[in-house]
Amino acid sequence: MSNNTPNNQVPDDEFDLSIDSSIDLGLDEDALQDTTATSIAPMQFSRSGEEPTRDRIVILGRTRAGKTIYLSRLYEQCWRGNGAIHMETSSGKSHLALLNAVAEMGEQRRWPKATDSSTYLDFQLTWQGHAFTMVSLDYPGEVFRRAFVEQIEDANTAELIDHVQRAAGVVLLIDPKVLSSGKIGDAADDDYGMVQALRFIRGLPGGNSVPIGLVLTKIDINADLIRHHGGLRGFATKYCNNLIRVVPSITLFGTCAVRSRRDALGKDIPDLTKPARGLENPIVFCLRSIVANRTKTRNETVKRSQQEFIQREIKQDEEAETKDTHFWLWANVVLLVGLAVVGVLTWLVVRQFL
Ligand SMILES: Nc1nc2c(ncn2[C@@H]2O[C@H](COP(=O)(O)OP(=O)(O)OP(=O)(O)O)[C@@H](O)[C@H]2O)c(=O)[nH]1
Ligand SMILES: [Mg+2]
Repeated sequence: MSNNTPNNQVPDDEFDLSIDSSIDLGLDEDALQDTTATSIAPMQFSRSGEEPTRDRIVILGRTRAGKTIYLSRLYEQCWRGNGAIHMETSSGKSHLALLNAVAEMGEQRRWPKATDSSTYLDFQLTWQGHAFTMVSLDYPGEVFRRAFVEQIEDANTAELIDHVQRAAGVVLLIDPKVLSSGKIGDAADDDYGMVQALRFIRGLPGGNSVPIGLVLTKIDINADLIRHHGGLRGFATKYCNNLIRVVPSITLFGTCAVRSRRDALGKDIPDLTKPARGLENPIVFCLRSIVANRTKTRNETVKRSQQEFIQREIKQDEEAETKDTHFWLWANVVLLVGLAVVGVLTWLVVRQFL
């Protein structure tokens, strides 16, 4: 691969991490047992004791991880395209905002501004004949740091925590460049902060079955870096080992939501003439697991109700049998008493004639 490529970008024909874009890291849990044996208590956020409804796929990422662009491009692709997933938001305002964000990148070659306040987005999602509602939160990445690194509880972090508690699936967005930059403060969000978030999720009731996808974003401009460390798996094993310790079954993806190129002034601008890569994969992964979890829960419920039905039948049979036994016992007693009375009366009558 050429080292002269401007902006560390990879020419089209070389940019094919797609074959590598969904790797289950599925490391051997036994091998990691020693390192995970010391259990560190998850962060304690105030929350109601009840198990919340798990109704959403949660996308988590530090500031500039690529959350807004990922969500808007994913939506645009799934709304317009004929891919595996179809998405439709219930709010016309959100629909326009998401499509406008993409149009602005395409027509005006402008990246969206950093998110300054949290916005909820509701989606109707269909995949392989299954319908889902998905709630997403596009939040300023700063809130992630305040919640999971600085552990500050305020209205914004409480909203994010509540959102995370409702996760049926989690997608972690990480910019590989930030993680490998060696800048302790920045990397702490993706390393320490993500570890706290994962522990928190795993520590919730039912949290162990929540699928977690780890997405390395912007693989168009980070392809060289990722290759240098041996591909997605090599990179993750080197820089995400703390996350893998907490969730050995974490599944790894690489995505490119919007390619970028240098303009005549050498400025980085979005380039929508080239396709996005791997956007749906992390969502399909979550959906597949959610469907499997639902099927498992449904089968368990059916099995439980069948067992309860059998138990009820056995109990009813036993009760009927006990009733029968009681009936015949009393019938025998009455019969014996009757015979005894007849015997006594007969004896009294016979005695009068003797
Ligand atoms: N080359 C490339 N750049 C990207 C991609 N996605 C995001 N970027 C760059 O990353 C920057 C941040 O992306 P956003 O989606 O705004 O990040 P965010 O996580 O929403 O950030 P906050 O709103 O600050 O929390 C963009 O301005 C782009 O420069 C991508 O797929 N490829
Ligand atoms: Mg944003």
